[in-house]
Amino acid sequence: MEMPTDQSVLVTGGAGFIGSHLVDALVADNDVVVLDNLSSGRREWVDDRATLIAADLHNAQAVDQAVDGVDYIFHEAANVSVEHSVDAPVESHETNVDATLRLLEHARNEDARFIYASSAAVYGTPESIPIDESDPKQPTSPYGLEKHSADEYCRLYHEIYGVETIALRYFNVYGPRQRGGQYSGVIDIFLDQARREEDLTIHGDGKQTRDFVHVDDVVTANCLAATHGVPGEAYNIGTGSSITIKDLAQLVVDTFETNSSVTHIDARDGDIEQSCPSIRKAQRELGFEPTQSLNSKLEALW
Ligand code: UD2
Repeated sequence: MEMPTDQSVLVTGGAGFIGSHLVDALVADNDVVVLDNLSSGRREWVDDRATLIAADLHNAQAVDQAVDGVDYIFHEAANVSVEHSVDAPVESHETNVDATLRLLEHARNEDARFIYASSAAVYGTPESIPIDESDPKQPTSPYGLEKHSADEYCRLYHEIYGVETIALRYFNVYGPRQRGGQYSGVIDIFLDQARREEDLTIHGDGKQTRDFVHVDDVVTANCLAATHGVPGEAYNIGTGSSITIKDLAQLVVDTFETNSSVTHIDARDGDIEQSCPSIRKAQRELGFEPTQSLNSKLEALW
């Protein structure tokens, strides 16, 4: 794969789950700066060869320092929890929209390519499956609306100012270093419950579907977006097939032969029902091909 080399790169959220894996892929051949407030990220996940600025996206001085002279900005820092956005919409908006807009301004000033971690949540309730990038956007949570706004700002910054933006609409990313307690992803939560032999908690009837894409594939998509893809465009990043949460819970119970069983609790506010992408645009324009399967990767995570 063609990778960025000898470039000056900023990874926001580079101490976190997805960002730190991206830094691992880029750091050998590029000059990498990480901006991260260490709220869910960890200092020890940041490769020693990268420069860590441990500060918040709202810290103007730190952001100025982080963006100085960069060629690429990979913007991974965010409030990633749909549930948290329902609990604290104003705070979530400030992080996910306001801070992203300010970073886009920096990309414009620095003439940097801006690769944005957008989300499947922009689609909300889809009218048809699989979901195509041009399908209606009907977010069901503040989080989805925030990601949609920032994703649209990326498009506009290309249209109006010519900034090279690419929005990658991640479906459900999982893998090592996904740790977030109450607000973590469902796979991390289910594995944790199975290890403790506690019941796996399904929100609602469990018929909601998700496409789980491994973090290694998401890193590949980001590297491809640095050198391929059409600026101003957005791409679905998933595997192209989805599973119900009920089946996921059963898969965890069966695979690890835990004494846990499955229990149903209240549905979550803002939860989306169907989530299954078409990834043909990413295949065609980025050359993206997911390589990791859920079954084999669950074993590795265990
Ligand atoms: C994930 C991402 C979000 C966004 C979105 C795109 C996380 C934390 N959030 O939101 O940033 O990219 O995907 O689609 O990765 N569930 C249970 N039991 C639990 C926990 C969750 O049943 O104990 C259900 C939950 O109600 C939902 C599904 O599992 O239907 C996935 O939940 P999630 O929090 O892992 O991710 P999601 O899709 O809300």
